[in-house]
Amino acid sequence: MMLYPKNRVKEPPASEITPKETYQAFELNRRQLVGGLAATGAVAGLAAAMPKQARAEVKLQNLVTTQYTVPDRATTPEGKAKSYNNFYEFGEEKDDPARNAHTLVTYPWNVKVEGLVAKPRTFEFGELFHLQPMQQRVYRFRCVEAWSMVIPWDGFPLSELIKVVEPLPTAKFVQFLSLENSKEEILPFGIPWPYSEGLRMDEAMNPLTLLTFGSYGETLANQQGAPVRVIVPWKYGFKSAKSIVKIRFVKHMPPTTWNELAPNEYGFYANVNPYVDHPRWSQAHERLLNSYSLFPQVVPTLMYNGYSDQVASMYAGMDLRKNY
Ligand SMILES: Nc1nc2c(c(=O)[nH]1)N[C@H]1C(S)=C(S)[C@@H](COP(=O)(O)O)O[C@H]1N2
Ligand SMILES: [Mo]
Repeated sequence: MMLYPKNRVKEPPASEITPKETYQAFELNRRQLVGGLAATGAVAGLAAAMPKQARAEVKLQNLVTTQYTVPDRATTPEGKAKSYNNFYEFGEEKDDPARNAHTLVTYPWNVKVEGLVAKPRTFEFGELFHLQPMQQRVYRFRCVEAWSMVIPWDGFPLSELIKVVEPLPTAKFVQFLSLENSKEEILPFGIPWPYSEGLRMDEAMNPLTLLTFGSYGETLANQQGAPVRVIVPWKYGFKSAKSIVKIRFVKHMPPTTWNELAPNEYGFYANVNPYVDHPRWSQAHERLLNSYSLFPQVVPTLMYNGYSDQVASMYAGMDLRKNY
């Protein structure tokens, strides 16, 4: 994201990144991790003490392949997708998250689902993970900074979780809150913790909206927003909140990080739209980060990032210049 740096700080030191939420690991690793921790009693020093294997990505079992593919574009190399990231909690440069996010502790991890639902519930990560079979979907992913990737994401539709908690008729929007910091620290560009994003209820229920646990057949790398994030492929990347700890059902459009920081630059809807420029740059084209090339191919950006058939009807009659 490109904003004028204000209250700029360097990436938070490891000790500032909440140690109370710790790494997720699957059955085998979990036992090793918990056993290891109990033995040392080292909860405060968790990130440092964590056995290496507990941080490693784990292969996803019984992954269901789907018809969601991007036949006209090459898939971004896995190494590129996991080393060129936006995750301001871990620094402001593209290579900072891959370098720094090892301090993110993702087990145990809980996701609290609250607000206007009949069945509010805190999901222990494993419960959420096993709610539905994991699907693999290859999606275009377009950042507002005019680069894009093609990534196989692994997860299941967010709608499956929403059905379980039974939203009340008064619930009109869904807010996602990312991991929190224990201290009042400001992130690069003056971003406050926690990162907040939101969707309208119909957008959250759209079959394309993926509750995402992995990519390339493995659990998410920390820098990708482990252990769970959303992917909303027809919107600019900043809508896809990472490392989610809270999902809140609300009546009114919730405050969202970038919209609060610069409302004239980052709208709530943030639908990919080549006809509505960012105030400081064009959105008509994008750089395809689907190789390690220093000179990526530039191609025209597609309306709704190529997902018009599945999403355009949700915005029928809306002025997309106003609701950018
Ligand atoms: N919590 C959190 N979520 C976030 C961000 C962030 O800084 N913090 N950056 C957003 C932006 S701007 C983009 S482009 C995508 C990047 O996802 P990726 O690094 O997995 O490609 O994550 C989005 N989700
Ligand atoms: Mo982004």
